[in-house]
Amino acid sequence: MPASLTLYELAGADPELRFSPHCWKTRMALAHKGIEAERRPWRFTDKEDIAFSGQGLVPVLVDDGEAVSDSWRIAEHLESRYPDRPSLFGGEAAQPVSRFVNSWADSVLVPAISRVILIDIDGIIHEKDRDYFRSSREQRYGMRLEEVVSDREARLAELGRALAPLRTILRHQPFIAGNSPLYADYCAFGPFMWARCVSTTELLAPDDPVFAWRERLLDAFEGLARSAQSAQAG
Ligand SMILES: N[C@@H](CCC(=O)N[C@@H](CS)C(=O)NCC(=O)O)C(=O)O
Repeated sequence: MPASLTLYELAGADPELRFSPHCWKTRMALAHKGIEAERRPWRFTDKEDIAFSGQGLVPVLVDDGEAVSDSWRIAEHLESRYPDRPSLFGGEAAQPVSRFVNSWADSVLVPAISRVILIDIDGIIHEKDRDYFRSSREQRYGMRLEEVVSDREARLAELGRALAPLRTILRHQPFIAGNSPLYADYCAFGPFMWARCVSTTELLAPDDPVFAWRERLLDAFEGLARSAQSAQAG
C-alpha cells in the first residue's frame, strides 16, 4: 500500500464542499488507482498552508513527504509511482493524447463553463475568500462577475458548441478512452463536477450524449462523484 498521501482540495464555506475542477481530476485519478489520501480542505486565501509546494494553487498532493502540484503533474506522478495499479493513460503512447484532452478541458471547457457559473462560486465560498475571489476574477476577465455570466442562454449555447468534439466521440463510445474511463475522461469531467458543486444550472440537455457520459462518471467508483457534497440535489 502507498505510505501516506495528503491531498489539498479547494473547499467552500462548507468544508465538505470540494469544488475545484482540477482537484476533481485528481480525486478521480486516485480512485482509478485505488489509492486513498487524506483530503484537506483549503481556501483561496490559505496560501501559506501550501507554501511548502512552492506555488499557490491546488491540487497539491503530498506523497510520502514529496509535494506535487498541478493536476497534470500529479497524474504523471501517480502513473509512474504506482505502475502496478490500473493505468491512468492506457499506455505510454496514449499519455500525450490525454494531455491534449487536458489542454482542451482547461483552455476551452473551463472558460465556457465559467461564463455560466462563475457568479455561483461567489455564493458558496468562505467569507474570508470573497474579496480575493471577486477582485482576482474581475481582473482576469476584465469585467464584473455579474457581467461575466450575463445572457445565460447565449452562454449555454456557446458551451453547447464548445462540446462538439466530445459529443461527436461519445456518439460512438461510452467514454473518451473507449469502453471504460481513463484520465482523459476525468480531465473533461472535472469541469462538470465544478459546475455541479457550485450551481444548480443544468448545462446539458438530457438527450445530449455528453449528459449520459457525465451520468456514467457520476456513478463510477461506487458513485464517488454523485455522492459528493454539491449544489445539485441528487
Ligand atoms: N493547472 C493547474 C490549475 C490549478 C488551479 O487553477 N487551481 C485553482 C482552483 S480550481 C486554485 O488553486 N486557485 C487559487 C487562486 O486562484 O488563488 C492544475 O491543473 O492543477
